[in-house]
Amino acid sequence: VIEKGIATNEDLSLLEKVGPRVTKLKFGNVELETPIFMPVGTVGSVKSLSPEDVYSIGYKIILGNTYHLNLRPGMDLMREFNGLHEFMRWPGAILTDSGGFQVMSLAKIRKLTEEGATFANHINGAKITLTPESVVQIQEDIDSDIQMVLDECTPYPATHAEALSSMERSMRWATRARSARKKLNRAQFGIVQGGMYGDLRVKSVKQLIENNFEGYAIGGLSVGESKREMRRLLSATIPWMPHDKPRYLMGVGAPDDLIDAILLGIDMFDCVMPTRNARNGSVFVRSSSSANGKIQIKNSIHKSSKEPLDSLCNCYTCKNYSRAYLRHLFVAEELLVFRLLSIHNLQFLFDLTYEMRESIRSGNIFENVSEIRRIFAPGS
Ligand code: PRF
Ligand code: ZN
Repeated sequence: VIEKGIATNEDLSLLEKVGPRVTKLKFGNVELETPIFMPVGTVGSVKSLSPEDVYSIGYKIILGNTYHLNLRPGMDLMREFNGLHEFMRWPGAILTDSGGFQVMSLAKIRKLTEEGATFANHINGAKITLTPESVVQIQEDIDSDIQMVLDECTPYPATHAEALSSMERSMRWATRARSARKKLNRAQFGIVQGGMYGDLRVKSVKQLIENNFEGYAIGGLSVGESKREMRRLLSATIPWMPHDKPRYLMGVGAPDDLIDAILLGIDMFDCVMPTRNARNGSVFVRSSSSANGKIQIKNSIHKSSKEPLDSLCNCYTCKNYSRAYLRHLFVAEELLVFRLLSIHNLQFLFDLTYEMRESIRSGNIFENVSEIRRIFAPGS
């Protein structure tokens, strides 16, 4: 349901409407409002947090990973529990990434062929092949609400010819994945590839659309290119994506990137950044708490600070704990600090997307965005 879309391309009859929008997505009895950020729960937990922690922040969808869950705990157990929702006791929706990206980033020995991706897994080295079909089967066993097709995240940098052949194989895989479904009551998203080449991105979207997916993701970005380059490719791609289907930018979660991509019409995001940063003691804060939008909790300037991480944040951590206490926990390597900082970083991105949604809904996004950027992404 598109509640409010701001079209800036009315005249270009070839192009669908672009620009920021608020939409509602429904999965069973879970209702989501986009633009939305999705916390990453790779192995069946958002690291250091209980499902209740994640849900109380306001999140109703998390990510799981086909690659990891298939290796451990494996699909026999997953089927015994009727899927990941019941296994991990998560009341919200689940999106599963397909594993192609993780093969490339985690498996040392690997080979991509037309059939799929073969690799020595990172846990015990045993050889595994993921095919577009097996990845659909695994995601049906996990029973995720949104499945992603197997794709290749084109390495960066790549020549036009390399990006073309990689993209075309991903598109053949996408068609195979579309035909492999047995459970037709779950959403399946296609993934746009094409490297850093706008013409390939447009070709990729057009080929994916033939399969009439329930949503479309943009993959292969945030892989080492500049922010300017990423924005150029988003602008080249999004206008060709269906207006009436969710658009998901994979692996992006830096505050300034979220803001810019939402302005261009992206609805969904995921990234390990908030939880990974938390484990490294790196905390997002509004500009009123730090000029560059970040603090390092281990820094000695916080040693006796009675201030919360972010005085404008209403998260559990900021309502209860001082920087001095959090710094102490971090320095003492107390496990609690990972939970407390993860709660805060996830709340921060939740609040950022909330502000964006409210401004889009009220029609004031273009008036408000520089202030939102100043508060949530200073120094960008
Ligand atoms: N493909 C898949 N997952 C991903 C990516 C991709 O290209 C990226 C790229 N930023 C993150 N996660 N399947
Ligand atoms: Zn907080």
